[in-house]
Amino acid sequence: MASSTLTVTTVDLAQPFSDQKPGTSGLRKSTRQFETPHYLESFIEAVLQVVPGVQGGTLVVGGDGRYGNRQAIAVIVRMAAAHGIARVITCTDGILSTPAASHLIRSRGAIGGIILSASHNPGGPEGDFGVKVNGANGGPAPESITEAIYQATLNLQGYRIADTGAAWALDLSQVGQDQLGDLAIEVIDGTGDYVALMQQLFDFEAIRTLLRNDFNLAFDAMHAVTGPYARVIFETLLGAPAGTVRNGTPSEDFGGGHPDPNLTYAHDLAALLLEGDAYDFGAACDGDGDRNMVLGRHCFVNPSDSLAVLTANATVVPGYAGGLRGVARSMPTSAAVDVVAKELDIPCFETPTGWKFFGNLLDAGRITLCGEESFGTGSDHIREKDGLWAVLFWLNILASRREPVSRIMAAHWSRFGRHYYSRHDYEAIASEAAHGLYDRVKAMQPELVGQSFAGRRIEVADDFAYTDPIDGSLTSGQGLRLLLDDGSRVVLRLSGTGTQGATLRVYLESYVAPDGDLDQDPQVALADLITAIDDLAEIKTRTGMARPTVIT
Ligand code: VG1
Ligand code: CO
Repeated sequence: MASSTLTVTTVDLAQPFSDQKPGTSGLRKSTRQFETPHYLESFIEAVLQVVPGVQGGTLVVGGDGRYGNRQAIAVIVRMAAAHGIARVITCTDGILSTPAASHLIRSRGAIGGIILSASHNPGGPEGDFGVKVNGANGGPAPESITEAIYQATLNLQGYRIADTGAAWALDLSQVGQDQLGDLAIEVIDGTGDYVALMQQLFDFEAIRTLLRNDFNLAFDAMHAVTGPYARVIFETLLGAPAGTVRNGTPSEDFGGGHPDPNLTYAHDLAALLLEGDAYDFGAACDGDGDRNMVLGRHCFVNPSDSLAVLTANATVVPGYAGGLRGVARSMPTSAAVDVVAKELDIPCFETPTGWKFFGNLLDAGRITLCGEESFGTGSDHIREKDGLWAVLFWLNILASRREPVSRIMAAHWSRFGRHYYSRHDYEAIASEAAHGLYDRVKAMQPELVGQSFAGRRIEVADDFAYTDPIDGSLTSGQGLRLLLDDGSRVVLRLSGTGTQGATLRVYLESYVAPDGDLDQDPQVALADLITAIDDLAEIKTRTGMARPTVIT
């Protein structure tokens, strides 16, 4: 229904919001906070003021299906119309995974995208909501843009929105085209383009053969966005039996759970693989589909090791048969991939936490694969981490090597050595306690160099800073590192994605060479580091927590 005249209303804000500073990945707050009148609109106004190319540009909009997703899409469409955007591409039911959004932005030449997701945080009226902002390269907006957006929110007097009247509703129930003033609204099926990209990269025929031959796969979509994608990929195209995809229908509150694919929140899947014998491979993705957890029978693959294995085996995958230009990992991710990169004689970069720091390296063609310890792995096929891509990568390797996951891991360690690794998260601790603990260790750092720690010597004690090799920008304050003389290390960071109090992350890592003991439980192998950091940072006493909330 075309209407050429559009009434635009300017809504005045009595006072700007002071808390719309994006964190590690977008703006995340409680759903309640987002329901404050004008709260979402304020942030979107700032985005539309800051992001280049709005006049006449194309914008991709979708989300992970959580409570508030559809209403937010309708608001963004009305605001896009008021700001001169020419075309909004959105999806049926508003369902668009973060990696699929990244691909759409790139393939459709959009100025960027807005993804409604608080990722792995719970959803629903009592949960969290979030807004991720991506740029024209398909990746998370860099710090220069997110900071400008934040500054814009602090000075905002009001916002502009199309006055559509009460009768107007955005129809997301089917594929189609609509018009709001001069704005074209295109509703597509969000899975199609993404699935086609996966078919270009991976050997679907080989994976289909694997799945046909007594190889049982379990995939847990955690009631979140990957369900519809996974059904098409695993059950329709790859011929896995119906039911392979568990919890495959997106729900507004993710079935009441945390859509966070780790051993704590995806415990049903973990138990299926680690305790039972019925499955050969298990995987799960998070709320917005950018994270992955992979498991073999009786074998959990930690994400840092996963990145190393994908790097070492990349050339069996058609999309990477020509080899890798380089790799990158976030600072807290273990150095398992570094060792592989060295052997392959390719560059390996160490960046701060958050996918936005990989963007320049990917754009400049310096790296092909990259990853984070937080269940994030991806490549230059898009500019986001990509959960289903990682699962398909593993399946392609398994189809080619015809060995169980546990044997692939054992072979990897006996070739490259093993980086025992664990992350201990202390969630929702009082903000003051967390900052007190963190600032105290930071203040102690200059005196720590040369001291003994868990039977080793502290060689470096610093706060990680990064100079981007492409644009020279400096990012500091990215985590407190204690680097020990035998290559082990402990890192402390405060999360930038939580919404309740503060979350302290303790990253522990220790390397054992190929001729060492490769078969220990990581918690045992790291026990002395765990005790030493607790003593030094007074974690238990200061947080009041006897143990971490989540151990990975
Ligand atoms: C966490 C992870 C980080 C990841 C970020 C976004 O951030 O540690 O590696 O990039 O979440 O992931 P933090 O600041 O809480 O440690 V996602 O799946 O929300 O986009
Ligand atoms: Co996510």
